[in-house]
Amino acid sequence: MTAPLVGIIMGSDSDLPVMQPAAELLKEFGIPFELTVVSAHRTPERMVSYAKTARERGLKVIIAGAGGAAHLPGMVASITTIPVIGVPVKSSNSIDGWDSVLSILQMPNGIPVATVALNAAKNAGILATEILSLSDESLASKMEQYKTTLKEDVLHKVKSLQKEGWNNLFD
Ligand code: RP5
Repeated sequence: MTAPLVGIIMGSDSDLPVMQPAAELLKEFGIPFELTVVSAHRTPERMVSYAKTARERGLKVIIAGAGGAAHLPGMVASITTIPVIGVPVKSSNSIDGWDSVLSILQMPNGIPVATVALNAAKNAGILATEILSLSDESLASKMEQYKTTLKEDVLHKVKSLQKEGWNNLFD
């Protein structure tokens, strides 16, 4: 089995539906990853040991998602020196999502967490892939192709809009 390059962790299994798109994106790009639950508040020792051993286990990036008082990404970033991408989750204990966003985003100088938008785990997967693509030409060209497809999708919609007119598009 190939050793994982990306670690996807989340504060609870209730975060999984939000975090799954990160895993799907990495799978699409053929990047080996691991996915597990690590709770900053309920399993603090597990969080410390996960973060402490991340680099020696070969992980290059950690994607960490949490909601509400979302301490997991920041605490993991405080322990490891590999990049941490934070996914704020709008969870059952989140007031409106802002608590999750700000808990992950507003890190002190020295301990950055690359924070994506609320529930934007797919973007976390893309960012992790881009980081890995810095030292992997084949990943870089796959990412180039991925972005070209995004562009072509929009241009296709532009053409449809021109052809069909705005009032016929949604019939
Ligand atoms: C956070 O609390 C987790 O990351 C999750 O978003 C939220 C709720 O967790 P559960 O009560 O559903 O386990 O720590």
